[in-house]
Amino acid sequence: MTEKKPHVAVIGGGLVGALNACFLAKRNFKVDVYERRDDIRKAEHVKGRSINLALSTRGRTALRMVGLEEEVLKNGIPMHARMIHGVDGSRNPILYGKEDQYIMSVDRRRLNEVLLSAAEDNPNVTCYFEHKVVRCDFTTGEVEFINKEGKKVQNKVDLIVGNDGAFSAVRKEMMRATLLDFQQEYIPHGYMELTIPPSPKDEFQMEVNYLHIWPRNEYMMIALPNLDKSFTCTLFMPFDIFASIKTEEDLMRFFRDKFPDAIPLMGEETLKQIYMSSKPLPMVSIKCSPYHVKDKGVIMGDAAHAMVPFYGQGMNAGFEDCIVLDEMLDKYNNDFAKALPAYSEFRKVDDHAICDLAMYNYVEMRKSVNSKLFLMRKKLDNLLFTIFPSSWVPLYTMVAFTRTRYHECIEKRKHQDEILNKVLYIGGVILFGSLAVSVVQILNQNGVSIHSLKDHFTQLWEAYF
Ligand code: FAD
Ligand code: EGO
Repeated sequence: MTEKKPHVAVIGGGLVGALNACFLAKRNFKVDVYERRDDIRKAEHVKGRSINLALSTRGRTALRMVGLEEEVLKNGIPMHARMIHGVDGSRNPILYGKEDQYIMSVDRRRLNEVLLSAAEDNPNVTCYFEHKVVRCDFTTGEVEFINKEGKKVQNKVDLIVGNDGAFSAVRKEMMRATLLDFQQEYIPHGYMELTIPPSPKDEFQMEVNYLHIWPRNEYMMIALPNLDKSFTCTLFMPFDIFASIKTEEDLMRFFRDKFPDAIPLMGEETLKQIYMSSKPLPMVSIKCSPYHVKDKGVIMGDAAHAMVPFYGQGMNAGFEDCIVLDEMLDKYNNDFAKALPAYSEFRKVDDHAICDLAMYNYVEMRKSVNSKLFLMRKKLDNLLFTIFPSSWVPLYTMVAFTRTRYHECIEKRKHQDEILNKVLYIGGVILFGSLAVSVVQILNQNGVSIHSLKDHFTQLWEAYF
């Protein structure tokens, strides 16, 4: 018996949609990718402002499964450690772990291009650009688009896969079709991308193989290296602070106060020019459940779980989603009616966990983390990891360098926190005890005996009562 090939519409040709198309193509489905924007491979290159992302183990594993890991790594820059910048201009590196534990700085656009081309290399994949989804029917599998001429076009498929980002149209349609819980939260911080260009000698202006971090509580800045020897900096701060920095003088005063070492690297004029011509962008955290409707629709990537970027895991989580769906389709022999609910049920806890972890980091980093505290906490984490390599894996290590399910990372961390609290408690008792002994010794050396001390306190006591 020859069955008809399943026909799948992937909505969104961003990072997750393009990768998902590669996964689904391997199953020999007929795959149509619909992307609202024009083909980024044709759009003009904007030099000097490449936007990059941190790719870690989960994302890399997914790329490996579709045979693209090497090609992507070739155009990436490894970051073996964070480099913590103090207000005084000091720089302190802290390793991520062993030699093979590093995250990769990759160019978002180049990655998207590689993924789209790889998807299209499959004869069973077709990409349609300038096609915006406006309607989905999860009973019939009909999808309606508006194309570049503003005309409505339709298609009828066996499965609609929503990979259309945080403001997903597919998700909106699912909310009309099923009992979908939905939760969205904007944070008071915005972000702005700035740049550190290559030096006049065309060299990197800072140590290249690092994730550069300027922790300043409420204000945070990071920088990731690019292949063209520039760094893309991301400045995170509350919208009202962005709004209060109105003039070039305000801006320079602010930078001299908080990020003085970055001024000569960015160049005063470039900094002013970019800041004055940019708007801070919002960050949103979105959780929903379930991720599917019957056997006809499923959402993945940011469409299912947008998160604040304080863990560098959004894309990685979306890529791991693709692995999980692939495994469920294997397990249930491409039976969508079984694979979709199983996917939704299995993955929900982990996607919710990474959204929580990202939000937790946001709260944690601005609550108390200046550069000294950042260094101390990471050093303590690394120290404990060296002493107890199997029982103390730092949370960041679990999240970035393993495929431990996100919800298990949280559980393990809770357990570690309990141990840490005990260690600190015992440490405190020992410290207090030894302090008391020292005090008595010092007093003894000065001719004060414990007995006379005792008499002294007894007299005091009696004087009062
Ligand atoms: P998107 O990349 O948003 O792609 C969605 C696609 O769908 C787009 O191409 C869009 O045009 C298209 N689309 C939308 N609506 C429609 C429609 N109606 N019809 C058809 N097509 C449509 N993640 C990391 O892993 N590491 C990092 O270091 C990192 N840094 C980040 C820094 C910042 C400042 C931010 C904001 C995010 C960061 N992320 C990072 C998260 C990462 O950018 C996202 O998780 C990732 O882009 C999600 O991919 P996606 O394909 O699901 O969504
Ligand atoms: C105390 C100290 C508590 C993204 C440090 C928590 C995130 C958090 C945004 C880094 C690295 C990739 C990132 C670390 C912590 C990307 C990341 C981290 C940022 C900001 C980021 C780390 C893009 C949290 N990974 N990370 O340990 O190096 O620690 F600083 Cl603002």
